[in-house]
Amino acid sequence: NLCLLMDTVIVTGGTGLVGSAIKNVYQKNYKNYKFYFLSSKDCDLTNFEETKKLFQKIKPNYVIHLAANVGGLFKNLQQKVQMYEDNTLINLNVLKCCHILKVKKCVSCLSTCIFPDKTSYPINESMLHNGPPHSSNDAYAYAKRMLEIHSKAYNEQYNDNFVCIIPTNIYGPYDNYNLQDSHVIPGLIHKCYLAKKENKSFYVWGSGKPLRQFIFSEDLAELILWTLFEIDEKESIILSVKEEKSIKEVAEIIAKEFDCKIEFDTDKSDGQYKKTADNSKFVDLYAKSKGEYKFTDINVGIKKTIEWFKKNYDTCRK
Ligand code: NAP
Ligand code: GFB
Repeated sequence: NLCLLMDTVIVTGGTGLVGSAIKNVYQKNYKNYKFYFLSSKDCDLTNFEETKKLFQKIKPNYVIHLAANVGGLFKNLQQKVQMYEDNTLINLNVLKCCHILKVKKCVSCLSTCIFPDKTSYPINESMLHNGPPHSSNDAYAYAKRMLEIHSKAYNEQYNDNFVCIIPTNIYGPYDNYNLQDSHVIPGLIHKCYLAKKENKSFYVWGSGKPLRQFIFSEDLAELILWTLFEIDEKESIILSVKEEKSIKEVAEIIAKEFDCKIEFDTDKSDGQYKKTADNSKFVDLYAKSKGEYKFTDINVGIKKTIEWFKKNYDTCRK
């Protein structure tokens, strides 16, 4: 039947922040593909035999590789061994199976936090290996950098079609809101929600001075699908908004939504001061392909995320 004729797409990490966003947007333009959104319950991707069995069962034509052991600054500081081992195993097994199944294309995910710490700004794709990453997440960063090296090795030696995208800090519904392990925006939303409920101060960790570029998960989802299906670029592409916000500015947007007072806990680490990424390669490629991409305004994105969090407080990851 028709199902047998449809191209299949495996989305590893399909139940996470980015995977869920892809699930919410893909039918707009790609409803005649059969998507499989995998979670660790479908298969533990750190296990090669399990991964190979699942790939041979689904026989994907395309793979969007998102699965990873992911966390914010504090999780990266505390769990370097797991961040290195889990991500190295997951990435190796997924790419190896993409090769064995000869998929038409695999798009894998790096991160702007894996760039060299001592660098000029803005950072572009060619600078990825020009020096060690920030010590706070060096284990995770090196595991991710090897994903690009590994992808290119398969392309050079076997003419595979494995490309990497480099997203900046992502936020949105279906994120991990755990107070210790989460990224900053979900962490601040959860903390502000509790502060409001318990009528306590809303503590932002660090000075609030560091700068970040934040991309709304559904925007990134659209750009990942565009990278997979609409362009033939072989080199890595940074997918990021242009403007930077300070942690303080973002905390103020959240505090305003909850009508909360902000305090700063300056004993906590600031992590990297900034990691300004240059998105001009993406802007140029997108202009040639579709025109100008309109990113979701951060005030709108945070409002949508807070509404989702409040509605799903009992069941979300926290
Ligand atoms: P996330 O919300 O933590 O989701 C992680 C996904 O990976 C989940 O679906 C999880 O499945 C799956 N996973 C984890 N370990 C697995 C294993 N051993 N076997 C199978 N599946 C496993 O992550 P995310 O924020 O969506 O991140 C997606 C990608 O974007 C990652 O590659 C990450 O490095 C990259 N990225 C994220 C950010 C950010 O700010 N979030 C920034 C830059 C890059 P379960 O739900 O079953 O655990
Ligand atoms: O998202 P985040 O944890 O990771 O942001 P990074 C950390 C920044 O937000 C630091 C401040 O300046 C923190 O001091 N911050 C303030 C908070 N309050 C909080 C809070 O409640 N929770 C958190 N988490 N931060 C990550 C990398 O760096 O970037 C990961 O470690 C990942 O590998 C991610 O790739 C994209 O942006 O500093």
